[in-house]
Amino acid sequence: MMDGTDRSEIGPEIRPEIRPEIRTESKLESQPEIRSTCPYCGVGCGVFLRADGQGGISVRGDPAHPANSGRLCSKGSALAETVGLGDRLLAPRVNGREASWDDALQLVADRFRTSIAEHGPDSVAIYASGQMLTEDYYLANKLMKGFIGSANIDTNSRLCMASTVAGHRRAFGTDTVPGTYEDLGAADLVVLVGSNLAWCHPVLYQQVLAAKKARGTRIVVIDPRRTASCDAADMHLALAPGSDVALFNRLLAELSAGKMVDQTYLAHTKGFTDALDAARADDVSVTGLSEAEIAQFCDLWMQTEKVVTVFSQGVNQSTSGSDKVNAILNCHLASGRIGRPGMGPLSVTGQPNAMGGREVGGLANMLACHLDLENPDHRAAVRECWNAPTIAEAPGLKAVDMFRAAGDGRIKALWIIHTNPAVSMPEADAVRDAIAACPFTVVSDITMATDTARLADVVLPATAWGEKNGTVTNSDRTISRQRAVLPAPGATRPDWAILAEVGQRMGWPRAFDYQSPSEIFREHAALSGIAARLGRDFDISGLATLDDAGYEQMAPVRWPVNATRRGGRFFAEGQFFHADGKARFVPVRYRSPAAKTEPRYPYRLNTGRVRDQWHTMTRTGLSPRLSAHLAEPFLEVHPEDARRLTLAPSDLVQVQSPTGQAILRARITDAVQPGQVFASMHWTGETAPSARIDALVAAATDPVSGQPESKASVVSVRPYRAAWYGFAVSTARMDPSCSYWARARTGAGYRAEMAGDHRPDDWETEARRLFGLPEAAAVSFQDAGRGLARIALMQDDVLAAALFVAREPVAVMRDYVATLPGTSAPDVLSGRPSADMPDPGPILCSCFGVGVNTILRAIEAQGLVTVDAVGAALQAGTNCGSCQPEIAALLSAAQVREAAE
Ligand SMILES: Nc1nc2c(c(=O)[nH]1)N[C@H]1C(S)=C(S)[C@@H](COP(=O)(O)OP(=O)(O)OC[C@H]3O[C@@H](n4cnc5c(=O)[nH]c(N)nc54)[C@H](O)[C@@H]3O)O[C@H]1N2
Ligand SMILES: Nc1nc2c(c(=O)[nH]1)N[C@H]1C(S)=C(S)[C@@H](COP(=O)(O)OP(=O)(O)OC[C@H]3O[C@@H](n4cnc5c(=O)[nH]c(N)nc54)[C@H](O)[C@@H]3O)O[C@H]1N2
Ligand code: SF4
Ligand SMILES: [Mo]
Repeated sequence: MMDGTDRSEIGPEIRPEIRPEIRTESKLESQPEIRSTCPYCGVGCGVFLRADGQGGISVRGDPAHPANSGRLCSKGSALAETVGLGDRLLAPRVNGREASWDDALQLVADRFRTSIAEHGPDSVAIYASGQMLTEDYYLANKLMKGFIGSANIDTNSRLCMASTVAGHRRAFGTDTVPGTYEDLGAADLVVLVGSNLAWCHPVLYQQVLAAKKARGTRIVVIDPRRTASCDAADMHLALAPGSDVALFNRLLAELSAGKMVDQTYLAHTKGFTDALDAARADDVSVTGLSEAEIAQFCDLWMQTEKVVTVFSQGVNQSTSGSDKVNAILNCHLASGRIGRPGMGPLSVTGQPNAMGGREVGGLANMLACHLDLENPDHRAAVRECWNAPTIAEAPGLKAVDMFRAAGDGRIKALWIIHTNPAVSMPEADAVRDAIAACPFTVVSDITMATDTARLADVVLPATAWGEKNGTVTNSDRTISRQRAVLPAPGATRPDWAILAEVGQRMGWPRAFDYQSPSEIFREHAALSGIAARLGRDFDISGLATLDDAGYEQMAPVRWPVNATRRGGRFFAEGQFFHADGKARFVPVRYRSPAAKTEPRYPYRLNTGRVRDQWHTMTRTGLSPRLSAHLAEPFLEVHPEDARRLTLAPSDLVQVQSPTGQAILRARITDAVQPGQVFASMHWTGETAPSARIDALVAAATDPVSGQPESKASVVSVRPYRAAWYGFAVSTARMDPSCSYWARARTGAGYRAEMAGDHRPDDWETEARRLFGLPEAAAVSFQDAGRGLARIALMQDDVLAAALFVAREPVAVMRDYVATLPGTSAPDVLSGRPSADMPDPGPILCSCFGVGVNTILRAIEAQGLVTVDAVGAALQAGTNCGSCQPEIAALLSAAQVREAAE
């Protein structure tokens, strides 16, 4: 196992007789291959998993899965590197000590019951996650809304999909994605709005690229930032942050002016005139785009019937997120381009079961199966189906308000499941304080090594992906099974089983008496049939009679699934879910982001994701190859701003907002516009404590959806000049304690960037302390005058750890040095390979470990001009393809250089 621990440590029955690296093929072949689904993004790729019999697995794409046809991105391909038990939580913990399940569960049930008895049902809350399986999610919702009798259950989908949910419901009368993934392949124009599809939904991006190749599909990216998704784009509209409504309002006005409004389709809708009036009254100049760009975009959209508008967090995570969604939907409704092959709005979901969570009604303002919390008939139907003592009647607290209530004493018992809000919520420092202040906090997680779990009174060890069973629904309504391929380690239990136990112990033994996820799934499917009879669209009643064997074998299926219908698209012929069956145009007007730049905070902070990390890194951070792509938190700064700030490449910057501060590595790039900076959301107290970017993000929310504006805070930026800078590598985990550090996994152990304000007297002593190696033999070089130190600590003639220190950011070949721990490393202090060994540079292709320098050298030496040619020469980009946009960028940079020479 990559983390040095394997499942053999948890039970003698699977103790390996041979080490993993010398396992034989026949051993591999003897285990059955099991179909499952990737646990990361909402594409929902099918995988084949095979246990290696020693605690590890192998992973490949499932060629028969409709979402990916066998493809996987870098994250899916590296799943085998993330199932180790090194960081796993294997037993319940109460007040920092290991406890029995009996004690832990009884405590949770008692504290929740007491709080409800003394302060009412609204004094407790659950904060759940779009990564829970449908069965887990269903039970959490049932427990809270039907039995506790409060709607205080909200989820990280509030940070993610809430604006889309609100926009869909306003327009369609239901939260439904009209189209399917096939539309991407059938479209002639794909517009990516606030979506970095190349990095965040890489397998869908590959489908768009394939369409481009096959039929010349045009791609437009609408994003203030130039992203990897712009690489193949025919047009990139770098609009001003938050100005999407104005742009799509202009498009609506142009559709009308150009007589492109589908009058027949308008019969299925209401409110067009008002929406058009609002659109015409808006001022497109707020986008900062030129009239020529805008006209070109509108012409292209109008002239291309088969247009799919893909949208994601650049749309949702905004104080006008719901309006942005409706501005887009208005254009598709007006042109009748919806629900037909190759056309329609396509909201891509982030998490693997964001969609399933919406189906079970996991948000504080929803009921199960697309039923409405506000509707008494709907409430009665759900209550009856659940045979519940009560049913929540009013919406509960949405995420931001929920943590405020936890902080100010209104919430007295809080259960956080499968999410890490101390990192991922806006105003994260306040959220951290609120979790700490809440009288009783329970966290269900797979590891203790999270900022949130460390704050909890009770931590419950959940069974992880690869060890558990259930279903997830992806962005195009396809329900797929996740299946266990590994045994549940230690005392871990699946999330559904933990919820069911607590429900039983709280006093509802019958209602929460489940033996398996299939039982829960059947109940959910049956409830959807009731919802369908009440006129709702989410209907999987056709699956309500699946027996256990049928559930076990269930193939991916797109809903609806009932007696008369299976899958397909919605709304080609109208048939919306408002009472009159008509869609609604929503009149929307541009509103600027809530936070305004001002002299103290002159920069706009945009945040998002990187290619190879998943959120707070508790799983992808375990993979050396995923950690090689970007090993450190960074701030993208435009060169003009860098000049003004006197920033040099690889300087550190201090970023400050009204709510928090961070230290990050500057990446000077014209991918961002002047006055705007971009940071990723991934680093945490565990990996880089000074880089918790959500500490800086204001908790301003969309008035309709309650979704926070994660992409438009205001900050100041200044150079952070440390007294010393360090780079460290080691076989074992090190825990630095300086003002800036960032730690990442490597194949050989760990690497860390460091910087500090105080120079220790002796670096060798400091290195021994840092690495916990008081006895190791040291080879060192120190020059106090120049502030230089290089120390190698050897054990049994191999390098255990090395530290490089300088007054400036350390210049060593990091990707090379990171490979040295565990080897004899004779020339480690030089920090570079001997002359006959070329430096591969930072890893770009994580599947085959191909570095930037290797690619650049091959481009130059072999005159390569295409991504395919680079693949043929080096394999780079030929497995998952996630790095192809970056290879293309290297190729075009090389061509520009050549042209200039
Ligand atoms: N590698 C990786 N993939 C992931 C995830 C991950 O953690 N890592 N997480 C998954 C999850 S949960 C989600 S929700 C998705 C998110 O997927 P995306 O939404 O594609 O990802 P983000 O990087 O959050 O943001 C997308 C883009 O929005 C842009 N943006 C910012 N402000 C605006 C604006 O005002 N208008 C417009 N038009 N664009 C703007 C940003 O510059 C950014 O490039 O990714 C999923 N996939
Ligand atoms: N600044 C900024 N902030 C953002 C965003 C942004 O773009 N910018 N994006 C937002 C979005 S879209 C999202 S979706 C959120 C994501 O943010 P989070 O949901 O907080 O991030 P994750 O790291 O996915 O957290 C999942 C947690 O579940 C644990 N876990 C893993 N498997 C299991 C399991 O099987 N059972 C249980 N019980 N636990 C498990 C993991 O160890 C981890 O602690 O972040 C939001 N925050
Ligand atoms: S695109 Fe990548 S992360 Fe998303 S489901 Fe597929 S393999 Fe997993
Ligand atoms: Mo998300």
